[in-house]
Amino acid sequence: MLLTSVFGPYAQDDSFGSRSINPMELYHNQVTRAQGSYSIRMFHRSWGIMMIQANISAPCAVLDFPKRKDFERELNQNQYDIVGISSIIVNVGKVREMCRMIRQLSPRSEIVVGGHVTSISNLDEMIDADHIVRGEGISWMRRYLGEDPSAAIRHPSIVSGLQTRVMGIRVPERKGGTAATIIPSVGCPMGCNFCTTSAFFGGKGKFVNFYQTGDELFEVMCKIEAELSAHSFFVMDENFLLYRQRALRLLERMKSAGKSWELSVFSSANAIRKYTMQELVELGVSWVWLGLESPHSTYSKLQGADTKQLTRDLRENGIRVQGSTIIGLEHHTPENLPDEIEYAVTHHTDFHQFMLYTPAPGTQLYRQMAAEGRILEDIDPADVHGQFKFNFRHAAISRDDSKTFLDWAFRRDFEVNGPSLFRMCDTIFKGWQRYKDYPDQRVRERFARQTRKLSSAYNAALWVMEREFKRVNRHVSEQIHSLRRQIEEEFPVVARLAANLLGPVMLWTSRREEKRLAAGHTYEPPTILERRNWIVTS
Ligand code: B12
Ligand code: SF4
Repeated sequence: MLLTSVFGPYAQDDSFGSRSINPMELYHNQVTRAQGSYSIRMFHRSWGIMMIQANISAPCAVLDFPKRKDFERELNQNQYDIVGISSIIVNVGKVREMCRMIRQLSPRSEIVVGGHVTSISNLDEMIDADHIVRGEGISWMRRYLGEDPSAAIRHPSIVSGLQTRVMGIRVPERKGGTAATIIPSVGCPMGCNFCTTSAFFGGKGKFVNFYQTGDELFEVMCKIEAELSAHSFFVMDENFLLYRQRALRLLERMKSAGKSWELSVFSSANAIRKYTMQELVELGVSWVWLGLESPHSTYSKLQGADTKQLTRDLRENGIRVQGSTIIGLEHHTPENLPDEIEYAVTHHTDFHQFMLYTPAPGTQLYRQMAAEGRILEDIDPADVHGQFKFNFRHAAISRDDSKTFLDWAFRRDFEVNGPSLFRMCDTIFKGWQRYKDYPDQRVRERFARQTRKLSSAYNAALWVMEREFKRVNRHVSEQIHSLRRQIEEEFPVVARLAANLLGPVMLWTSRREEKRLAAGHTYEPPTILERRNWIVTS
C-alpha cells in the first residue's frame, strides 16, 4: 500500500491549487506571517497517514510532501494494490490530479481518499476514487484489510517539527532537540459551529479517543521518550485539558517516575480553568493554544472566562500562550471590528493566530449558511483557507475588506507586541524567575532546560530585535532591552558573550532574510519516503 500526502510545491501559485499565501508551515501560514524574518518557520509531517501506517500489518510506504515526479516515480517503480491519498479541502485539485495519475500509471490500484477533503459532500463527482473515507481512518483501514479495527493503537515516534528556521538561520536538528508529537484523540466534543475538526469526527458530544487513560498515555510517552530522546511533547488533541481525570493521572505517573516533561497543548478557556496553576505547571504545560474567538461570541468554551487575566496568569507562570481570534463573525461590522482586533491584541499573548470566519463543508455553520443562500459558489476551494477572503456573504463586511481586516490584525499584533520570539523569551524568563527554586525537581529541571537557550542564542536574538524594532515601535524595543538586561544580570558571562558574538551574525542573517522575503522567497518541506513491513522481491 502507498499512503501519500498531496504533491507540492505548496507555497507557489499554480493551477492545481497551490498558493503562495498558503504555505505548508504552521506559524508562517497563520500565526507569525506578518513578522518578517522573525517569523518562526517549520514544517509538520502528515500525521494521519503516519498513524495509519503504524497500525496495519500490510507492507506500506508513506510518501510525504512528494513533488509530482516523486509520486509518478513511486507508482512506476512499485505495483501498489492500494494507493491512499490524504488531503484537506483546499487541496482537492491535487487529489483529482493524483487520482488521474494513478488510473493512468497504476490502473490495478484501488484508490482510497481520506482526511478532511472528504467533508465535501459531492466529492465522488469531483474525483475518480474507489473509496472515500470519512472520519477516523485507522479503524477503517484495518477493517478494509481484514485486520482487527478495535486493536490497541500503536503510536509511531513522530518528531513534531522539521527544518525550523528563524531570523534567516536553520536551527540545527539534534536528537531530542525537537518536541515529539503525540496524538491522544481526534475530534472535540465541544462542537463549536464553525469547527471542522469537531464536525469531522462526529460533532458535539463526540470524539475518538486513542488513549482513554492517563496510564496508557504515560506508557506511550515513555516509549517515545526512549526512541527519540524527547522530553518535550506537542500534544495533538483539540482539547487535551478537557479530560481532567486523564490529565491528572498522567501527572501522578509523571511525578512518581520523576519525568520532567514539557507539554504543548490545545485547550479551551473553560477547560483550563478546571486546573490550578500548580497542576498546570507540574503537568509540564509550557505552551497553550487558546481559542479567544471574540469578546462577544457565545461559545460555551469561553463562558465566564476572563481571557485577558487568564493569559496574564499563564504567562506569569512561564506558560506561553497562543491566542486565536476569528475575524468576520456575524456581529462584526467595519465599525466594531477595529475594537475587537484591539481587544485581541491587548491580550498580549506570545503568539496570535487570526483566521477568517469560514464555513467549511461538513460543519453546522456551512449547513446554516447554505440554507440561507450565503455561500459564494464560484470560489476555488484552493482559496478557502481562512487567510485570504471570505467564502460567504457577510451582512456588513465585503470580501475584499475581510482580507484588509485580517492583514491589519496580524500587523497590529506585531507592531504593538513585538516579535513572538521576544514575547516567548519574556514568558520563559518569568517562569524561570518564579520556579527556579521550586520544591519539585522536575519543574526546576524543565525551566532550567528552557532557560539554557534563553541565556545563549535567544539573548543574541534579543540583541538584534532590540536594535531593529526601534524603527517599528520604540516602546517595544525598550521592553526588549529591559528583558535582555535582566537576562544578562542573571547569566552575566554566557548571555553577554552570546549577545556580543552571536548578535552581529544574527543581525546580518536576519537582514539577509528580510531581503530574500521581500524578493518573494518561500520555503517548501522535504520529500520523505518511509517503508514499513516492506518485502523486497527481486
Ligand atoms: C498539522 C496540521 C497542519 C500542518 C500540515 C501537516 C501536513 N503535512 O499536511 C500545517 C500546520 C502545515 C497545516 C496547514 C494547513 N492546515 Co492544517 N491542520 C493540522 C492539524 C492541526 C492536525 C492534523 C493532524 O495530524 N491531526 C491528527 C491526525 C491523526 O488526524 P487526521 O489528519 O484528521 O487523520 C485522521 C483522519 O482524517 C483519517 N485520514 C487522514 N488521512 C487519511 C488518508 C486515508 C487514505 C484514509 C483512509 C484516512 C485518512 O484518518 C486519520 C486517523 O484517524 C489539523 C487540526 C486537527 N486537529 O486535526 C489542521 C487542519 C487539518 N488544517 C486545516 C487547514 C484549513 C489548514 C490550512 C489551510 C491552514 C489554514 N490557513 O488554516 C493549511 C494548508 C496548508 C497547505 N498548503 O496544504 C483544517 C482543514 C479543514 C478542512 N475541512 O479541510 C484543519 C482540520 C484545522 C481546522 N480545524 O480548520 N495544517
Ligand atoms: S473548542 Fe476548539 S476544537 Fe473544540 S469544537 Fe470548539 S473550536 Fe473546535
